[in-house]
Amino acid sequence: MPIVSIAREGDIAVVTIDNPPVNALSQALRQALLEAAETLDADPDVRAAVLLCAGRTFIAGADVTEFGKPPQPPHLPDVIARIEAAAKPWVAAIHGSALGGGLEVALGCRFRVAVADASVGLPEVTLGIVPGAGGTVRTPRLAGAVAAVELATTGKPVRAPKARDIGLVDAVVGGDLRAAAIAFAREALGKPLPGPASRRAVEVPDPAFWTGQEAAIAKRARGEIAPLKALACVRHAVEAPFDDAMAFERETFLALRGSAQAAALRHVFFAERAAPRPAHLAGVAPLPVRRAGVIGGGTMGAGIAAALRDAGLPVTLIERDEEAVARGLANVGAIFEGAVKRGRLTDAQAADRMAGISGTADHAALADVDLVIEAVFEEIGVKRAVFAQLATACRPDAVLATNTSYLDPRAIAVGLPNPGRFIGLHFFSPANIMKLLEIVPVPETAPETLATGFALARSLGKVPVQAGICEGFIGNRILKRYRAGAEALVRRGVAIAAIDAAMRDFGFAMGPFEAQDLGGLDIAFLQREGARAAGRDTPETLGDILVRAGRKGQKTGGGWYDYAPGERKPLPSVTVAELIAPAVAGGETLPRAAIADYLVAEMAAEGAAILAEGIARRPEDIDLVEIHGYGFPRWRGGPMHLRGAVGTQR
Ligand code: T1G
Ligand code: NAD
Repeated sequence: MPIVSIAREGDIAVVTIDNPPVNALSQALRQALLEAAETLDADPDVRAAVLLCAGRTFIAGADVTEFGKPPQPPHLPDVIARIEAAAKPWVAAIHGSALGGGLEVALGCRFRVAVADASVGLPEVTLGIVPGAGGTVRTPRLAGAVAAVELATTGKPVRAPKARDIGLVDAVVGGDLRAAAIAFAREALGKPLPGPASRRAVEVPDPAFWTGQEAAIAKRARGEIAPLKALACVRHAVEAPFDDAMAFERETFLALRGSAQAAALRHVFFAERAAPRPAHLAGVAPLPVRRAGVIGGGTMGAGIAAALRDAGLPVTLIERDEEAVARGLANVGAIFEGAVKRGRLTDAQAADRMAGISGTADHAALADVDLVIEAVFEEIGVKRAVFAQLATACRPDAVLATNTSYLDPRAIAVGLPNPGRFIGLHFFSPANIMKLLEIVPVPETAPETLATGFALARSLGKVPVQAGICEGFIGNRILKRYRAGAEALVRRGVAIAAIDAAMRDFGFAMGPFEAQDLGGLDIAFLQREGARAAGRDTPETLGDILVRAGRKGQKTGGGWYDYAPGERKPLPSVTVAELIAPAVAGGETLPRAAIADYLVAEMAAEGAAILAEGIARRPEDIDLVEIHGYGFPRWRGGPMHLRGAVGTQR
């Protein structure tokens, strides 16, 4: 099928785009749309046009694979201007998503109709750019400045009914979209035509609106350039003539297109899309997962159960005894109550989630589950006993997964009658929120079991990364190197608070020491003590000194910092300085950029070792682990991208 085809329904022309997979606006498509506009204007029998897309979605935007190259004509703003100037009105018929350039093309049409579950948006800022074809200029003229600011600076799409309410869509239609759009076009021809978006007036908010928005964006998207630039474009759009605003937007778009943040965000965009379907599993069918079991209703078990329920899977939660079952179910209920409080769930949705989870201490309830995820104490004896029970309680074809952080999954799988069904699924806390899922096969893990892990990640909306077996897999191993690097700087005399400030400046929500105080220093301490007990070479750390002095973090009133009672504000601690003084050999100060540079280089060096050992399959995977598991700022791209370890940008 040609990339653009034209059919006739009487005096209505139906222009259909067919550019799989998402009808992205490639150079060929832009050219074909331009030619279609010329053809229709030259046809006296055509009174209006409907613009439709084949496949699963309307135009999903500019073709991001062209971004790394010089822009090729015809440029999108010109194509849209030609459609907008068409002698006959065009009606955009939207299904799926009309995003970025896709929405911009629709805004150049005289009308827009959409099916109810369609969405429209300007996600450009999520790629480190701003709309480059009138998105920030036509949107305020149709939907007003406030809605335009929300759409352009957050990148979040809105559903068709909301789009209609704000004026971006003229009608939400049911039934067959093609027929409904043709009927809409026919009806529109019987009435006076509204002016094109470019010619509509727009209300101008007062200056205080813009300064308020600037402050809100600088807080919400700290360190990111594009959202503030998008705000400036919308402001220009409402305060300057249309053509000036279009020129300002295009100039801003072209400047950002080649920026480091845009390259980083494109890198993450493509890494995320490749992650759920790894090439080495192409053609391997996952096992169906219709019912799941979770063993352990503590911090992780409850979060995992909630994540499974969020994906609509019925869950059987197993605990040690009825009292622990009740605690576990209460832990899951608390997660959903929190979601209701934050407006993420309605009461009914939370109730439905809880209705789909049953708790028991009786393993017989696992007889028909397709997958079980173990999240019991981090003790090899406890885990082995649990899996021995699972081996008999579950079907032989059920997938048995461990959520262990530091134990060797091979040691847990020892003795299992069917190790081909065993796998590590390492969730991150809180498991219903954090997107990262490290998938850790053992040598016996069957390909279909591995494929089931990836399919489960997709259904849970997680970002899966396959990891080989080593201490800490990928993420916790790099975390250990990051923390060791931070302590090395302290030993050189660099102030703890300066290191945290440097990493917050870099884009982390908090620095390495603040984060340890929040999570607790004792978790890593116990892990080190375990390694020592197992005879593994584990040098003394500064953190060990603090834990041995009873300083485990905020939960004990102090760790790397002191905290006033009931307060969470970190205060540099004289006690800490005294405790670690014998290990501090210098009085070095470093600029914040140098601190961040050094610590990111340490992460990347560990990443390079992880790649060399085959623990990670791709450098992009390491970046996804850091971004989705440890809060590495997405607009930096990740340690491997930053250190140039990833191939050329697509
Ligand atoms: N360009 C090229 N390829 C794209 C693409 C795009 N915009 N969007 C998706 N793909 C590919 C993706 O790599 C994958 O390829 C396949 O399509 C399915 O994607 C001028 C400058 C549309 C909601 O940011 O949000 O317009 O791996 O797995 O889950 O002002 O893709 O199969 O080979 O994500 O159903 C703005 C980005 C661009 C939209 C569909 N547009 N895409 O989600 O499928 S900038 C975006 C998405 C712009 C203008 C500016 C999602 C989706 P492969 P998928 P999905
Ligand atoms: P937790 O102590 O909060 O919960 C463990 C639960 O397991 C408890 O509720 C306990 O009653 C239950 N349990 C113990 N033995 C059991 C048995 N025989 N049968 C059924 N239930 C049993 O621990 P957690 O923080 O949830 O960690 C659980 C696992 O997840 C550990 O392996 C840990 O390494 C891993 N993990 C933890 C985190 C984290 O941040 N906490 C992150 C990733 C992975």
